[in-house]
Amino acid sequence: MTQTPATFSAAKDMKAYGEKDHAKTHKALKAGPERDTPEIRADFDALMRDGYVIIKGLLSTQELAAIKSEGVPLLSHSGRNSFEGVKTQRVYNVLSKTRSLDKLAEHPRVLGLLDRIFLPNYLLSQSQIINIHPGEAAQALHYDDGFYRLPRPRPPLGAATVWAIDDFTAENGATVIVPGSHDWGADKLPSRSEAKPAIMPAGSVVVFLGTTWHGGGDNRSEAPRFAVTHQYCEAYMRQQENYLLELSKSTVRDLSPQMRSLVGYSIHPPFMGMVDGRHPLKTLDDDTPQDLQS
Ligand SMILES: O=C(O)CCC(=O)C(=O)O
Repeated sequence: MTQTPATFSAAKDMKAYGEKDHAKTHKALKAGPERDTPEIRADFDALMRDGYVIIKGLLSTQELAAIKSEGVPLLSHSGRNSFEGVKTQRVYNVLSKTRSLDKLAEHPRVLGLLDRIFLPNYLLSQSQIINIHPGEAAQALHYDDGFYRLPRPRPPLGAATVWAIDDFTAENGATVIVPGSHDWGADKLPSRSEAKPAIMPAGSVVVFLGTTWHGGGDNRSEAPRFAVTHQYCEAYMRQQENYLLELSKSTVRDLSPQMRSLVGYSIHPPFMGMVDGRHPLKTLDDDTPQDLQS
């Protein structure tokens, strides 16, 4: 279609409207300088080149101990199939069970990377504790945003973190990653021999793109491997976990502003995420009888 001055100006108006933050009371959060450092820029270059990056030394011994002491009592049954892992314990809906994993989800070294990958107001997509026991087989290789059924190669619509709460070794089930596979088309599938273990000390995180082939490793050691994963997605994609049903309003009131935004109390301009035509954060001020019960 030929662009007349009128259609050109309508398209410009629509773009300006669509990108504007229309919220008055609850504007989108702005990232601070801790999310734009030389280290983050170097991590981002590695992430875009290899499809993953390992960042070491982000959690202290005390923080690791606190995560274990809150997380271990939440572990119960093993997985229901080989993908979940028949010798693997997974804790779902962790955000309604402990606050000890929030600092991982909103860690500035991770958010600084996501700020560069996604549009503002990106979301958490799912959070889990994954405890792989001795004798567990390797998980099938997969890429995490494959359920967004758009053809590859394409930009990632999601990204994942796996935090080593125990040391990750070649023997104990460290996540395995296929370097460079984020750029592959649908015609190329990985072989096991291409998958490299993300060996890293406790307190480190491996961050990888939603298009990067990876999987949980087999545990040939004598001890379980305890990890925490938080996955993220573009603000306009559906989250895997339905946080808005899982988290009571009283839990959401306890979250930091950043965590509230990540779970979905945020707007993707101009109005994705609205509640009754209003910003979702306004529902936290509502004092209906249902809120008082939660
Ligand atoms: O536990 C891991 O190392 C990765 C697990 C994983 O990729 C998954 O469950 O989708």
